[in-house]
Amino acid sequence: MTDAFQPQAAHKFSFGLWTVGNIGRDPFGHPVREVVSPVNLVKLLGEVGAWGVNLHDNDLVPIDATAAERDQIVKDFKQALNDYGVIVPMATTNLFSDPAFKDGAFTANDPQVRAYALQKTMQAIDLGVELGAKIYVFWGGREGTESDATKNPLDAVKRQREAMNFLCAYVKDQGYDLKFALEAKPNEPRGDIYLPTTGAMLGFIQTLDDPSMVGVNPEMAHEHMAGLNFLHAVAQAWDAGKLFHIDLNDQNFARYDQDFRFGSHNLKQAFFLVHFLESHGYDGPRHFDAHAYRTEDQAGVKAFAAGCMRSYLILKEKSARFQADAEIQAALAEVNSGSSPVAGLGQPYTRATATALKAHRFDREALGKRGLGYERLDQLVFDLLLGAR
Ligand code: GCO
Ligand code: MN
Ligand code: MN
Repeated sequence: MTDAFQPQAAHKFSFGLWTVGNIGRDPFGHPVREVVSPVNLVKLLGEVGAWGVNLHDNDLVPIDATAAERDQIVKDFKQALNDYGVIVPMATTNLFSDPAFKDGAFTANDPQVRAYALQKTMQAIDLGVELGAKIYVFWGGREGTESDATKNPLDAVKRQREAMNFLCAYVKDQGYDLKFALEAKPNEPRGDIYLPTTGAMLGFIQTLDDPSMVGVNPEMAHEHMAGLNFLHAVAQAWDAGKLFHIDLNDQNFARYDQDFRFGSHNLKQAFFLVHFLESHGYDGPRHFDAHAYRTEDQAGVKAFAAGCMRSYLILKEKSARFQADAEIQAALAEVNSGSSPVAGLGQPYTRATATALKAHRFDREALGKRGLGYERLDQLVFDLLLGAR
């Protein structure tokens, strides 16, 4: 398809090796696709026009590889990045697949496991930096519990803080140019996960030794799994200057982590998200943390990856139309201006303003009776999205 919706490097579209490399295993069924090597996944991403590839340490280097094997694998991978014009913007650690992490990593009760998690993360940070990553994501995976009889939640949060402080100090000590982005996910794969939402992560960051080097990596499906509004979480992260990275995908509300193609399910949520990112100048990677339906072969994987980017770009174009649509803009201005201005509102506190405000007589009944026109505005957006205007 050649049209205005072709991905370019400037769009900063990225995919994880684990996304286009997903073999379709689920709790009920065996893999439906062959394993594709990291080198061939980079080739695929180059072919569909992606800008970046992200990875967990063990997506590239097997957990039991020797030092010599590691070096050869990394060399071949770098060659592929070069050959296919793809970069590594983000890296992360797999702290959830190996049975050693069955009770979590940084929050595990066994100090041996906690120490091993730190060692593995330092090595994975070295790998990420060697490949050029500027952002390091922490998705806890199994940082949780099935029963609160087994772990004190206060210990869990302290252990997480200790780990993050240690790793921040490691990065500085090495002189790495790297920022951390914490990714929340509610209650999967453990019964209950600590710090389960982006909002919880934002609160936690402020308790670290150096909050400035740590932001968030919100994921659309993760907030939707919990029935929450993803855009609101993203806006709060943006307001705090903490939107370092973003995981885009889609899914039905209140279900398991479905990881569907971006834009495939909640059209309006996807639109308002793209509109937010584009109109506020978000300049970070747009990472699609999703995978092809289990029904797909390799051609379907390509269609999935191309579809994520295409849908984003179509929604980006709709966002520009939304900005340029005189009727929508007039309706927006109208709904935001309210019935009449109030002197002093939105200004810093002064005693005079407070006194005037306390004395002001409001027509409460008129305020309650006034129709706000939101139906019309929302329908205009619907018409715009579905091509009826
Ligand atoms: C998931 C998560 C992961 C993380 C990845 C990078 O639900 O499995 O979204 O895909 O994003 O581990 O940290
Ligand atoms: Mn996820
Ligand atoms: Mn994710």
